[in-house]
Amino acid sequence: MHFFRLLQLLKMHFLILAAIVAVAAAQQPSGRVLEPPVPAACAQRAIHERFNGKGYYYSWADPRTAGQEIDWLSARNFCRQRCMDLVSLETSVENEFIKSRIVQNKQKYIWTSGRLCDFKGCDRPDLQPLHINGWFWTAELQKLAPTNERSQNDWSENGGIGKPQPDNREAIQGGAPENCLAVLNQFYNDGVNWHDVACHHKKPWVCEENDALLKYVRFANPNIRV
Ligand SMILES: [Ca+2]
Ligand SMILES: [Ca+2]
Repeated sequence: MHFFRLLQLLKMHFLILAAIVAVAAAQQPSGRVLEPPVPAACAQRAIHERFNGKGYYYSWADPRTAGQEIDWLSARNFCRQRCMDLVSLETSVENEFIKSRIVQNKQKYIWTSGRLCDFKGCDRPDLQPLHINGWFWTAELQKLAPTNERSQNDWSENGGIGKPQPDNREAIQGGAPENCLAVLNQFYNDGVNWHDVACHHKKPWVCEENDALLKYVRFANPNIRV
């Protein structure tokens, strides 16, 4: 599959600034914030599998978290404390790898780091209109391909109201906006692929090692093997 080819180009557009992440955290309705890494937790992080140089953690594979489902921000913070973050599916190879694990391990769905830019600072021209150009991998601060370039991403063609994703269904039906990206496994008999889902929903999660957090913790704690 070639659907992420353009992402190489998009990498040059990196423009989502770190500041946006801070704003995003501050904007959580609950008032909760994005948590910093914990050096000891980074050093002891569990890695269930390595792929292309990155370690991955599957919540269902750890006896301490098996069966747990948590909301999107809680999942990010669980990962970040361990110098990881929710998984970012920047390439088709990585996307297929994670999807195969979801199927093999019979998970109904997982959280990824995908997020719609929907807070202060998201009025930048290059992000407009948001429902097409406003999605990004928060863990890597990298934009997704526009949602209407269907061959360049893995959005499902179906959902709860019979529309291609992202459809913001819950908001349309009077609920919360669907601003977070989950991979769903045949939830609507639609294959294994991407859905916009309201961030308060609780799901199992996949963490991916985060180079920036690892670098930061190693630099600040030269005496700890991280
Ligand atoms: Ca990744
Ligand atoms: Ca949806």
